[in-house]
Amino acid sequence: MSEMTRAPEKRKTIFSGIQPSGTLTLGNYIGALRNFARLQDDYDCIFCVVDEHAITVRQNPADLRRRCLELAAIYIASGIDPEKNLIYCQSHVSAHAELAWILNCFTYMGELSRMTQFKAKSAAHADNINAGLFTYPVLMAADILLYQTDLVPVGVDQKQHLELCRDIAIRFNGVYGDVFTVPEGYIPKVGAKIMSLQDPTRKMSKSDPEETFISLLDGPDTIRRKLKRAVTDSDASIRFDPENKPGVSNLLSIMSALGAGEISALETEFEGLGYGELKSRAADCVIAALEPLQAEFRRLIADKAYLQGVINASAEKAGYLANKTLRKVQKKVGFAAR
Ligand code: AQP
Repeated sequence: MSEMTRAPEKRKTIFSGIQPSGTLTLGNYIGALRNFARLQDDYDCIFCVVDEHAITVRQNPADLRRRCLELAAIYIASGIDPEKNLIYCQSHVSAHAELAWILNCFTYMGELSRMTQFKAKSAAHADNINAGLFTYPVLMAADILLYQTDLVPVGVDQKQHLELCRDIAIRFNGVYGDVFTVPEGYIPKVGAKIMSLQDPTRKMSKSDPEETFISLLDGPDTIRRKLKRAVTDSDASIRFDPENKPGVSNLLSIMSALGAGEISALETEFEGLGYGELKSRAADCVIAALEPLQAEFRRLIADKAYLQGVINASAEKAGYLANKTLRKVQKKVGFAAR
């Protein structure tokens, strides 16, 4: 076939979701969000506000509702073009929950019991170890598989869930033929796991106490204060050694991920300097990286009607795509024709 007659190659699909379970952190930004805008020219991208995942932990309804729209605004403020990509709420496309139910029947208790996030969240919310928390990875698998996703950009903390999603897809395909595309992960090389500022052996999380994370909406003074108080160590040398110097290494990772240079170059630059200088330079980097996003966020959040329009239109398109897969799955497992 000549170049002229060859059919245009179908673009690959990317799906990614973020929970509106708090204000997004620098970890969510570096590990996931900031990579999204770079991918939109080469892939068909679907960005979901995963509100159904968020209620696996108790949420205040008014806060959750507000955060859903805020997250849509943050997606757009980070450079995602809502004209070219889908930005919508998970609960607006019922196929997510419907496919999750079917996939629950193809997932084993043993597999779910091994999930690190389930263990961590059960320990953190011992008074509410609900079945949704347990089957969270199955809903995540449904999110991804509904759209025949090729690539899933996530931080390293979601790698285990993604592996399970692949196992479920392969298992289902093994029984019924090639129903699902088996997705690949897309994990950044630097900054795939940003750690808590107060306990740098744990990942930075938006539902942890305020001083442990930098929120994407924190102003310059707050960012400086939080970084100034970040836990380091008593040995004053600035070098990258996550095992023995997790706090200092975390600050170097943050700076490098935000474009301050390779980690080895930063180590040389900071030779002979103290932690005060490191923290102050880290704050400069974070403030500069977040300023444009924050300005755009403020502009967008003032126009609720626009944001509502974006999520409504996207949900309609997502629903169409998702239902195509869902109908196929329902037919394969033997549900009656309608
Ligand atoms: N600390 C992190 N470093 C790098 N990437 C991270 N991600 C989360 N924390 C870090 C990535 O952000 C995306 C969205 O995450 P999510 O909201 O769906 O769920 P999560 O991983 O459980 O994030 P949080 O902030 O820890 O939320 P809560 O506190 O509600 O559990 C994912 O791609 C994730 O890898």
